[in-house]
Amino acid sequence: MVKQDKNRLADSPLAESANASHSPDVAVHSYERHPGEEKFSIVIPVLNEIDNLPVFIGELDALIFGKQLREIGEIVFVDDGSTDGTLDFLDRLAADKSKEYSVKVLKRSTKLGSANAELAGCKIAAYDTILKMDSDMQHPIRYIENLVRAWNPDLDLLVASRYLEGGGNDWSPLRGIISRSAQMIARIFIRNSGKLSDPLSGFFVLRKTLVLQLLPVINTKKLILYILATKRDIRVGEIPYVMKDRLGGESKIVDNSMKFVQQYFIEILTYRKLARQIKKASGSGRR
Ligand SMILES: Nc1nc2c(ncn2[C@@H]2O[C@H](COP(=O)(O)OP(=O)(O)OP(=O)(O)O)[C@@H](O)[C@H]2O)c(=O)[nH]1
Ligand SMILES: [Mg+2]
Repeated sequence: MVKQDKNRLADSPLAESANASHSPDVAVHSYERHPGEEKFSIVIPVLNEIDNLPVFIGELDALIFGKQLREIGEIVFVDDGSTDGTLDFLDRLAADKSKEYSVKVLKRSTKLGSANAELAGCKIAAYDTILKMDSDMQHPIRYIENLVRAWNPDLDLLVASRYLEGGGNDWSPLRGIISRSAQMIARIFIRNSGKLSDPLSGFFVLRKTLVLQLLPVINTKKLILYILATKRDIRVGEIPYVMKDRLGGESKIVDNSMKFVQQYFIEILTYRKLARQIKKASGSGRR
């Protein structure tokens, strides 16, 4: 199921599949794709994820082999100083030439935040179409196929949403309330976030051109909000997915303090300020 801007959907090749009722596990074959025609770079921020990465790669390889998903051309990992063996694992992966895809590892020495890492990864990606996801198995591997199949040339951003029919998450009620509140705040302050049922998703496909001009920001987490704030006429679509709890390792976002609330407000205001600067610099204000 693909939810897309209604006006566009009517004439889009996605219209038929969008109206059909699919379970989220069923691949969406929405238009004729010639194998190898359009490749994707998967961009993944990583920080101490050795408990998850071997499972991630094992499942990804099984998906690519099982579904003949030849569109995955590259994986770009951006690491900010992992100390748990993540870097050794990624070095071995990059040296393994038997894979269907190539692997880039960007090694940085300082923790600059996941959005900063994602932006850096997008900028060095080999392909113009980028699939961004996390490395802790919260974004189940099987949905990569759904995103790849549902992507089409009429979109700038295709988001895997927890809040479409067929989507969901494994969260505690408290975390659910925090997430819903964060969404409401995003809708108030961030342009375009109302176009999506899940404007805080970390699992999406985007066009590289959306992020090329964005300046890096330190200690922010939601690249999607940065994009939604800065790109005026963005064409968006959504598919449902069920988010899982992280498989292993530790969360870098949730701790026992409420500091992340304050950081979230700062993040939103930073994106708004940057969006205004971009608008001013572009003269006409149309982006
Ligand atoms: N390179 C880099 N990656 C990071 C940084 N912070 C988090 N990450 C990665 O970004 C992804 C998301 O971080 P998480 O800690 O899982 O944040 P979250 O998914 O919002 O929170 P949980 O639901 O608690 O897991 C994971 O793949 C992390 O390894 C960072 O500062 N630098
Ligand atoms: Mg996580």
